[in-house]
Amino acid sequence: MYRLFSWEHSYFSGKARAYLRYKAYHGALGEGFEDVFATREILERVLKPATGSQAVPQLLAPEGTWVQDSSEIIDFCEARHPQPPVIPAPATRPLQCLASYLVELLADEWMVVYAFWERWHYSLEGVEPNHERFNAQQWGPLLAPTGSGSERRAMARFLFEHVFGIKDPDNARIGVYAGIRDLGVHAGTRAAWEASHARLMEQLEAHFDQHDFLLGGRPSLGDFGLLGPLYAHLFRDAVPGFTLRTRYPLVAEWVERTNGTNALNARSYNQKLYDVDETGQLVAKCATSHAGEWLPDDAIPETLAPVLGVFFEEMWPVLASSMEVLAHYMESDACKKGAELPGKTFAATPGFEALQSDGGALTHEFRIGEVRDRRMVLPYQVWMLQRLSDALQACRATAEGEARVSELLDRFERGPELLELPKRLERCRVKKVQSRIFADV
Ligand SMILES: N[C@@H](CCC(=O)N[C@@H](CS)C(=O)NCC(=O)O)C(=O)O
Repeated sequence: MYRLFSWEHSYFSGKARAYLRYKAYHGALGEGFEDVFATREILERVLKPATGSQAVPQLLAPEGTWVQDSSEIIDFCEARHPQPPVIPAPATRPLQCLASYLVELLADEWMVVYAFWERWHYSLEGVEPNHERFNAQQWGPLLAPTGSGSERRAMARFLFEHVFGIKDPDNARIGVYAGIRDLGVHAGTRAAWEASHARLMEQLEAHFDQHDFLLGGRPSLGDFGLLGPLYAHLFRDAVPGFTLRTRYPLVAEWVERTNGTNALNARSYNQKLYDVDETGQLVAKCATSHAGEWLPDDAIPETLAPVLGVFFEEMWPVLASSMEVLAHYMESDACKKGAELPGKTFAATPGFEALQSDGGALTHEFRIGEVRDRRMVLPYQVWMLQRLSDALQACRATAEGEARVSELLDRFERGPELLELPKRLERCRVKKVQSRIFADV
């Protein structure tokens, strides 16, 4: 059986777990999968020796292959267990395929700012409302899985103070508060990020009013991607969880639906709804909208277009600049062919702080709302773009696909620039080996 090493409170674990649960429900994974809570002992004595990394999620396949990063876990399982697919076929559904990858990228690498900031800001002493007690409780089992409740919380607080920098967030050099700054969030940019977050939530609320999932009546890659920010952080964490449930109840319901557990009222892919016929017998029908299918004829729901608009308006300029800055760095004497590059999403990679912080060579100017600031460049995002570029080429392989993709991209001011991805990536190609990223030019 597959084994997923994960935490309930981890962003990318939520994405991989919901995906595996969906495939297992359809009997696609053979014996299924076991969700293993990755304690510190497992991180140090199993994951680290096997793959060199303690990040979660990591998947161990039945024959012993290790896979990590949630996107690779999905690609790996889709290649081995294609039915039912979560990625619409590029040859017949190019628009839905492309939209799935775009939403996944937005969710993994842009919404991470909202989710990460909310968790740690509302854990700071003196901030109200405050969920530090909850946050310590959810981190504790990682360090003290068999401890009492208060022992678990105490262990988490030790981590928060000595590794994450919670006592002096403004001056933390490493840990989550340094990461938040390196991602471009501080007092001067906070309001702009919050406005971006609220706008996207309103768009999603409008979308889920009409559709149970992003593309209709069953989940796709984009749904599992969105569950990254929306489950462990924005749904489970107490302060953003309250906002989500009270302001965006349809998004909260979609979280339960896509997660596939305890979702009876939310209706999901793993349940039936019943009518009662004239003789009083229960008659089963599909519970989800659109008869449990993606929209026909490769249609993109009108309500999804604004979400793609956020990708092109906010995130694409940052990605385009990241490719330029990384290419410039890779062409400099500071970087040799094959050299290791920073790999992490949440914070500067240990050992690369000088490059990714304080105006280093792998930082750049970015805009959020009307504010300009600096943030770190993340080579992992360039790997995600390479993967997107391959998918995009497949979507454009036929004349019809090419025409349809161009028509979709023309709807967004900077949309057509996506077609230049192969060219833009030429000077900054990277290679990913487990969790590590290396220069490939
Ligand atoms: N891009 C990766 C991210 C994995 C990741 O950053 N995981 C976080 C938790 S959500 C983690 O393990 N952080 C602790 C560490 O890196 O040691 C993915 O898609 O899986």
